[in-house]
Amino acid sequence: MGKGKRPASGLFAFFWAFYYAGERRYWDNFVGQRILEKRSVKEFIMNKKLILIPVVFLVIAARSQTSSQKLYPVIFSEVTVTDPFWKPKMQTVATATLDACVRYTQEKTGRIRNFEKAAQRSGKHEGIFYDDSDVYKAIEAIAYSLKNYPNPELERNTDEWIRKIAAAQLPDGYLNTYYILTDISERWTDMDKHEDYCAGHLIEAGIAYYNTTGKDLLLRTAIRFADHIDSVFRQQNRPWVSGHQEIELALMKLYHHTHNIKYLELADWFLEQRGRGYGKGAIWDKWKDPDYCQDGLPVKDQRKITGHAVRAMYLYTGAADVAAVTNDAGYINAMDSIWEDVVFHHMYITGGIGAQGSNEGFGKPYDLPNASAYCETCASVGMVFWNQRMNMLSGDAKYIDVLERSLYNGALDGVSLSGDRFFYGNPLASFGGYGRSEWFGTACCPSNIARLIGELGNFIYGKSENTIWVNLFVGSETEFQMGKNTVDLKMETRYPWKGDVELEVTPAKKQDFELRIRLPGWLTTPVPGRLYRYAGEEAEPPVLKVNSKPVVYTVDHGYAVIRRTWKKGDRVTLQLPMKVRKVVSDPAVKQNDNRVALQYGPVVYCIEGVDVEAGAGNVIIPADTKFDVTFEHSLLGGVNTLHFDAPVVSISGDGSSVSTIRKKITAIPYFSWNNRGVSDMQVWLPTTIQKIRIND
Ligand code: FUB
Ligand code: ZN
Repeated sequence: MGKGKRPASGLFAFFWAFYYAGERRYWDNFVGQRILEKRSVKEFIMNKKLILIPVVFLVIAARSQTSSQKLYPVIFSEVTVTDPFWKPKMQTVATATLDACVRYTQEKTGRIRNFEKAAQRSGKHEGIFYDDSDVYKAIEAIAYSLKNYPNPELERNTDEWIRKIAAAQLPDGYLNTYYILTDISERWTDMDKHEDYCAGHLIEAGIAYYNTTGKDLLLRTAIRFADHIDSVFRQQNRPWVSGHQEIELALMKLYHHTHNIKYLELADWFLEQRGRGYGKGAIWDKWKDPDYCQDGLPVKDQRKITGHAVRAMYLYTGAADVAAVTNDAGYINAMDSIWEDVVFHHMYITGGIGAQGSNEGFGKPYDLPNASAYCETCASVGMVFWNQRMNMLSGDAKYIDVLERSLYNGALDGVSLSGDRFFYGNPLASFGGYGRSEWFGTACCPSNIARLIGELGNFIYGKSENTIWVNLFVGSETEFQMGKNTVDLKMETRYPWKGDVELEVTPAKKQDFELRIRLPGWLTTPVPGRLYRYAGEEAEPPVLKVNSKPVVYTVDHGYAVIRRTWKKGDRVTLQLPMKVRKVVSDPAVKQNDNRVALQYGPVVYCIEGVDVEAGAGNVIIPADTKFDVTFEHSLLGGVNTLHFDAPVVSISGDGSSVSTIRKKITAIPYFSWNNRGVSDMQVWLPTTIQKIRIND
């Protein structure tokens, strides 16, 4: 998504449009590398598309002048993660998680067999109509992982999958094993059948696999499918509301990859289809409520979050992607309001969203049940994507505060420390009996968390003209191109367990530029808005130094901004004071009445039954509770645990007597629960004896 890759304006845009407006063709050479053949102008004119040139020119010229995206991500392949917290997790994904994805995709379910049969155009479809998407998401996760952890055997196997996928594609570019193996005449008749959703995941996988391996068979397959969709829908202006959004954000990736404006136009076209009464198909029939899939109003008129959480997150990620290029105030205003509605009224302290299982989505404002919280892993993954895009669009750190909360809590909880067990829903309390599974019938979550962790490098840094942005505190190394100069950046930290961050800035030559370091919102408030606040004393301010000396900095939209002439070996140190914070909810959240949650840095804690004989629900947190923090190397892969003395209530078996004894209690990071067998758990802890019990 490099700014420099987009046309500047005016004359340049004209030549750019002229050069690129035709379809670009890709061919495999004998060693499987991509050869790009751009159509000649003559061929383009012969193809009778000349009429499009002025139109394309005008659109591009207008858009290239209006984009106001504030920063661009440094992509994961340019970042080496060295972090003691994340690197082992990425290694676990590269082995155990991807093993599980491959095993279930290829052996234990018929997902790959579906492609084999589709290539033969015969056989019975196995599984659910959206299962192709899991294959694509697994390939995307594999692609990210192969970049950091090359694995020839895994790559060979993936190449084999890709050959089968490509072989299944119909001559007109259509590709969906469910319809190819059932009744192809029924394709594109039910907007809920996830054909475009699967196409979106195919596009994302194709780009990721090409970026890592240079092999383009999957990407070419994806482009043919995207072109098919464009010709069937946008070019004929045939109404189509995606029942499960995803294609919009994928098309934007394809636009940035190919620079072909057609994909931007198609993404925008998909967004524009919503809220106009075009939606029809199974979910419209089932829900009788177009808000379920955010189809109640045109996207630009939407102001409140509704419906299915994953659908919403993918939609708004795509809308933010489009707005970043077009600077469309309609999308930006809509998303500002919807974001506030999510964060101010609907988000769990874990960054999880989608309280209800019934619609896998949002309920009423402030209605945040704990034991029955749905909080799908994919929805937290979607929060990470959407908030990243909102940050890029606005340059505001508040989005990274939310991203970080979802990442370290709601999303990370989705996978076991062993990497091969998964939560679909991530409740904030459990009566016991709930645990991670090896796999699911609807298996969207495992490969989603795998791809998120694999692409962690995407979320750490940002860049813009003359500015380096540090968003997440993750030990890593990267290099920035600042004009003609290169700047190496190395970050070391024990975050999230300790608040010390050290950055070594090494420009090849001395240079003036701006370093923007996020001052995490959790220093002063758990989340933007008033849904949650800290109980107790104010936090100490962070300490920022350059070369061991306090430095003058300004604060802009949550970033510490240091402007200076940087030279080789400059060291920036940031101390983020961490202490155990008690979080209370807005009184409107009835479920958390007389309860507190515990937080240390960005990490939310819980009490797990395995640590408390009387049960996780029976620990009371009085106002004067004093906490100690210990890093325990050998517990749960190495975590900070919180220790405190607290009254624990025991109730006799027949309920006739109640005793309260002070005991030493341990709280563990929420994301690490359910790794020592199945037991009860809760995040929101009672402050009075009246509230003892697991909090539903
Ligand atoms: O429909 C595909 C996936 O299945 C959704 O994203 C999940 O919420 C689950 O419904
Ligand atoms: Zn999921």
